[in-house]
Amino acid sequence: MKTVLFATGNAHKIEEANEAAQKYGVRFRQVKCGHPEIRADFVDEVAKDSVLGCYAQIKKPLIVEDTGLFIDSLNGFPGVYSAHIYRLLGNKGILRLLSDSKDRRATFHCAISYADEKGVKTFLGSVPGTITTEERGEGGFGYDPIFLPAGYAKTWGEDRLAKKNLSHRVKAVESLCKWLNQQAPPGRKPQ
Ligand code: ITT
Repeated sequence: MKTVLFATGNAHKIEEANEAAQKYGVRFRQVKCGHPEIRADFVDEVAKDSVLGCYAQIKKPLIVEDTGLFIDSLNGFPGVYSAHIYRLLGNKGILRLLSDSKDRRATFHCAISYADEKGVKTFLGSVPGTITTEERGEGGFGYDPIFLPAGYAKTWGEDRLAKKNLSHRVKAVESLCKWLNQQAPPGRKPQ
């Protein structure tokens, strides 16, 4: 099993990433890093900048993940501000912002950046869907109870299995793990 440090304050991310990485023989271990997030247009810029800042502090290979919920009718808001807006408005606040909106399309975008002495590599994952008209389900975290992935009848708050099988995070984690395994075949001691 290869262990990779994951700089995050969000334990849900570690749990979901570990579930997705298990079959690749990869395990993430949480580390805390005080690097402040930059303002940017998209999650990949935030993840790249953060991983470089955290690598400079921790000086060991590690990943940072940035995720955002981009709502079409709000021109991509809350996007890279998703964490701040969730704390400020919560799901009820997002539903209020969309109360008059017929266009409820939204996409979760996730970027995972990996840094080591060779530089930075970034992996992306996204899932399109719509925002419900009320919160549905107690599972998951963050915006899960108001996000209905395209082609599904249940939100990620109601159907954890659907999220586990195909989320923005799972897609990005799988790309990262495949790449990690190409760098050092399973069985070889991690750097
Ligand atoms: P970090 O320490 O890793 O930055 P964070 O929680 O601040 O943790 P982000 O900025 O990447 O992470 O996440 C933005 C917010 O979007 C996060 O606080 C959640 O409210 C929400 N979010 C992230 N991933 C989500 C997911 O898979 N499902 C639902 N909401 C999610």
